[in-house]
Amino acid sequence: MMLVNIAGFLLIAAIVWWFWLYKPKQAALGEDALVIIVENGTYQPSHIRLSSDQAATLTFLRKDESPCAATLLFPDMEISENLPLNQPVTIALPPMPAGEYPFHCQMQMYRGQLKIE
Ligand SMILES: [Cu+2]
Repeated sequence: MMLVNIAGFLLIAAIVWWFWLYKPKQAALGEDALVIIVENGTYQPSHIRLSSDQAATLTFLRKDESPCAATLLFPDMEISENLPLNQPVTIALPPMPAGEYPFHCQMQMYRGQLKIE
C-alpha cells in the first residue's frame, strides 16, 4: 500500500514537472521587451511565442564573434538584419497569422522559431 502511494506521488510529481515546471528554452513576449542573446551556437531563448495579428518587436544581442552569427534571417517575413557585436538590435515584426516561423543565421547553425498563436 505504501509502495502504491509512493508510486502515485512520483507520477504526480512527474506530471507537474512536465506540464508546469519544464520549459524548454521558450519565452512569450510579455510586458518587458524580450532580449534574445546570440551566443554559443544558440539563440536564448530560441522558441518565442507571440500573439497572432499583432505587431511585435524583438531585440537581439549578439555576443558571438563568428561572422556567420551576424546575419539574422526571418525567411517567411523577408527580414534580413545585421547584428553588430554587443549591440542590441531591435527588429519590428509585422502582424502575422498563426503558425510557426523559423529564424536563423546565414548558415543555419543558429536556429530559432517564432510560434504565433
Ligand atoms: Cu551561422
